[in-house]
Amino acid sequence: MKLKRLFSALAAGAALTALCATAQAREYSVSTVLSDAFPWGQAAQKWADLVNERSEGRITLRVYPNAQLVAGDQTKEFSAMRSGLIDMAVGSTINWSPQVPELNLFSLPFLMKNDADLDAITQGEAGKLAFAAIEQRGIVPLAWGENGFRQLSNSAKPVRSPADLAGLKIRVVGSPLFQDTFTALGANPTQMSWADAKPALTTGAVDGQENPLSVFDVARVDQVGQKYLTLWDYMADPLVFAVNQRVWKSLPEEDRELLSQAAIDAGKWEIELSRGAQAQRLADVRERGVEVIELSDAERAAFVEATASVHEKWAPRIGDALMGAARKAVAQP
Ligand code: X2X
Repeated sequence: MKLKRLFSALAAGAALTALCATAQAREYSVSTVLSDAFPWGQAAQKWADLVNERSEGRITLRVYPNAQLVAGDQTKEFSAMRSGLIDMAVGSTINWSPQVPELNLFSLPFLMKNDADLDAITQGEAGKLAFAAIEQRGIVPLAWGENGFRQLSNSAKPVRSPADLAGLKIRVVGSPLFQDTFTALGANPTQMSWADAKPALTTGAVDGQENPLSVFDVARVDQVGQKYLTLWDYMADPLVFAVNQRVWKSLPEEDRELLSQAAIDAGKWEIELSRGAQAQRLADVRERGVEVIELSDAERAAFVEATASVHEKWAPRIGDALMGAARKAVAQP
């Protein structure tokens, strides 16, 4: 009799535990533009894996790549997250800059020379101000990742100077600053989503594009006739791990902490992974017959000079405080 009661008590206990687990189990959508074939998608997947593991399966982050939650229109991702259509995202500063003008900072041509400059910005005062700007627009930013320093490719010729770009049709992302940069360089920029970029390169509707080496390599952009790759490191787009504000407010403090720390860890992991693969990617791309053009200091300087007007036009939209903090960060030896 005693034993029977013990068994039924145990059974009830197990049922209750199962019920609690279901009641608490939550699933959230995470939007990305690139899939887990790319460091970007891997960053989001790492976040999901860490959250799943650390919450012991209580919290599931489901990653939706290819900007599919916004029908491929990556510049709508931020708005969709703000409205609650998307719970979370790992997004590029480029794609969010139409709604958060301060994020145009990272797109300013030749503001940052290298990883050290990028880190000095994201890890310092400027990074805090950029996150504050995101927060002001109703989204909670948690951590940085990176898409990477962006390089220029085309199908026509080696590009070593702004003059070489004259009249070349270049696919750019749908963020207005890029229109200004490539116009200043004498090219003919055409805005389109990443989803439309590869078909446009394939048909020759555009002559060139700009993206990090990882994207050029993984998407096999060389296979659609992009034979020339200019390494000019003209800007880098960091990724931001972020959460819709209502979702954030609905979470208990310990889950916020868990999500936030997992995002920080996933971001660090992805940045290291991405930077660590650069040399091999470059070797692979060369191996596949791409002509890689490296610029001398003087050649780079000509591009810097040609795009100075973009800084003048966009600095006021980015704001004095953020511009000042970023300039200070990149001036550090
Ligand atoms: O569209 C692009 O070029 C990409 C994939 O790099 C971004 O989403 C910013």
